[in-house]
Amino acid sequence: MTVNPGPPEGRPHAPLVTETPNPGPPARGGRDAKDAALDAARAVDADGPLTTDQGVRVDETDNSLTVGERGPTLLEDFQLREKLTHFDHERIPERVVHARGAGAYGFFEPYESLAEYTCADFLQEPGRRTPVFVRFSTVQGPRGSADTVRDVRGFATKFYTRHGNYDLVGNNMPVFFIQDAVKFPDFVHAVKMEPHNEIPTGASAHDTFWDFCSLQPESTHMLMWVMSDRAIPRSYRMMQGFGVHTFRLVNAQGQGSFVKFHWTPKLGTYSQVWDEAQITAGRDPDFHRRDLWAAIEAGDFPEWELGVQLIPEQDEFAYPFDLLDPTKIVPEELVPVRPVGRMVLDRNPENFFAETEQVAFHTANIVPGIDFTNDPLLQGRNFSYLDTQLIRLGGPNFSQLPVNRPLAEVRTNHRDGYGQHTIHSGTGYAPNSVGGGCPFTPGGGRLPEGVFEHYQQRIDGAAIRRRSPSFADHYSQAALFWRSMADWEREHITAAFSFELGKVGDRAVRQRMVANLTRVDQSLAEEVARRIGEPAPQPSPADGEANAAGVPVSPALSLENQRATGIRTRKIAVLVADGVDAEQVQAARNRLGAEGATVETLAGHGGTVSGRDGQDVAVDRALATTASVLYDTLVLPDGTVVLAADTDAVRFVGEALRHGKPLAVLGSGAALFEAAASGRPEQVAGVAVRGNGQEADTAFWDEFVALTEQHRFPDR
Ligand code: HDD
Repeated sequence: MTVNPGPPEGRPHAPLVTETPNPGPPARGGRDAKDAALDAARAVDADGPLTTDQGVRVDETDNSLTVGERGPTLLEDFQLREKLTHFDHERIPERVVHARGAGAYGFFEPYESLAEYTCADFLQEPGRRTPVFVRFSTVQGPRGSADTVRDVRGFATKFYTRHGNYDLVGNNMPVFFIQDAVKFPDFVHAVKMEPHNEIPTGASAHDTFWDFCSLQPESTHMLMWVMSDRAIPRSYRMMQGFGVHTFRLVNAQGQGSFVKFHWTPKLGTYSQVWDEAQITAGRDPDFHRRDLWAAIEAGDFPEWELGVQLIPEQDEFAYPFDLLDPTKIVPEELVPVRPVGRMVLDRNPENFFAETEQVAFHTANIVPGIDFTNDPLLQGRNFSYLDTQLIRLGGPNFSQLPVNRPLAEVRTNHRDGYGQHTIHSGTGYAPNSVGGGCPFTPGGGRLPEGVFEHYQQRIDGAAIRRRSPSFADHYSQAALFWRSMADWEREHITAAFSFELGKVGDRAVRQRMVANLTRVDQSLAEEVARRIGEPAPQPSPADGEANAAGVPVSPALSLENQRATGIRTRKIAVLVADGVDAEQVQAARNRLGAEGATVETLAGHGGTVSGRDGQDVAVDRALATTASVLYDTLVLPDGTVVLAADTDAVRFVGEALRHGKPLAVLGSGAALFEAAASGRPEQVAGVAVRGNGQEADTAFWDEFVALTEQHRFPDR
């Protein structure tokens, strides 16, 4: 059991330390004894006697203190009162946005030194690891909402660097809905559940969202992303992340470069399809959270590559868009993404509330070597995040919470406040002489390494409330996105707009939005109008904006070009029944398992089924407890004819087919396929087939692995 150390011996009121002992985040493995203060925070572990908050041991916790066996409860029952009081105060306000999330610890390590561009300590030395905590999230839904809704995903990373905490608070899309932070409350009020009935949960398919967006055309580029499959990722482990804004790197000589940050998942970027995402929301609302957790527990540590787009300061005005405009990307074809390091998530939190819920990100948490730009969205964020933690975490001392504590030493003159965990000694003001002038600042002149120095930017101008004319083009990059999509992606985007606008009751909103879409692509606008039953929109006057995208197409934007090789961590279902060819099942386990996939056998019941030659085949899950949407691919082995009459199995296969998933069909497994597909497996794209009597040889499994690697056959 962890012993509460209490006040240091002989000094009941004044410990020696001036500040928190800064244990930083829990070390990998989470049980590193050197972190004594963290051990204390890690609570009294469970293997010991039950006590009150005061450490008084409790005789039992099942009955209140009453007068006799049937009498009233006594006010003096301090155990009952303390227990209920604590319980009554267990909830804290959820995040205004990004309330639903999941997090994990890991590390970041650079491939090379970036000293030429930045003095950021964690980017200096190849291979030197900096601990991180990452929280992924949805935006619209409350804490209990489903994971697989159509939404932007948050991708927030806290680097516990030796020179202080650096937070890169990004999303899985590289642009945003609005250009100026002053519009953020408007945008959030519009997208959140409607105020009168608190509907819909975790969805943007409602009037107020589209009302706002149709009137705020700067949202159009982001809408293209949100209506694309990027908004329904397969997994947190399989999505890109972006810092969105243009930031600044600053080197030891004080020279700045503009930078855009990119996270690229090693597993490739993959998405669900819309029908699948909706079914998943019911079958497993915790799909993404579970997936991240399970992968880390299994040792399949998710990994991302950090890439930077570096833009010399003299090129600030070299592009037909403004680098300060967060509704614009810098196309990779103009400025390539340079891989600079990797991040691995290798440890799950021990306590969701203490870590994932209490982690507090803040765009203004930057370290020497990184600085802001004047992006007006970023500037407002730099106020909002600290402000929101004050209400959410109940006061100004939240950075003392274990998950938020820097590894770097903290020595401030801040004092007191709710939740103060530090027993300060010393003065708490500067300048002072009685404390020997401590804590001290280095003063003028050349600053020692690790001291934050603001980038020296010349600023000159009148105070005005006016959007820069360089932010005025709202459509050219939306059109670039559309042009860069594969046909199937365009179809999914068209379907998504039609679904969302089809749910809007106000026809003026629908028509206004369709009219905006004509500025992106006339055929898109016309098709959406047709599907939602609105009149065909007039073509927009050609306004020359199409040239302002920077490039005619950007292949990097298409999911077609974001796949990875291999099938590591893909989930593969093998449907089995009495009479199944057990050797094939074993071959599937061996071969696909060797490729790093997770293979599970499913049957009408749990336990075992008996194989064709009498041997038992273990069943991992009963069909009733799972669903096709929870798997990436299916194997229908020989000897499973009976499943063709099992409605659960037929639905399972039919759904997988509809969702474009690869299948392996062997021998009489074709019966189930045909019951679900009304066609022969040979006629369907993405299906590896071996007929009756044909061997499931290496070539067959090679073919199936290659299909699985493709992930989807959307044109099926
Ligand atoms: Fe934000 C949370 C990302 C614009 C105000 N935001 C939040 C989180 C992410 C983002 C990932 C969740 C962090 C976590 O896991 O705890 N936000 C973005 C991105 C934006 C953006 C990529 C645009 C580029 N946000 C934005 C603006 C404002 C906010 C313009 C306000 C002016 N965001 C907040 C917030 C939240 C937040 C209300 C809610 C909880 C929190 O901060 O800690 O302050």
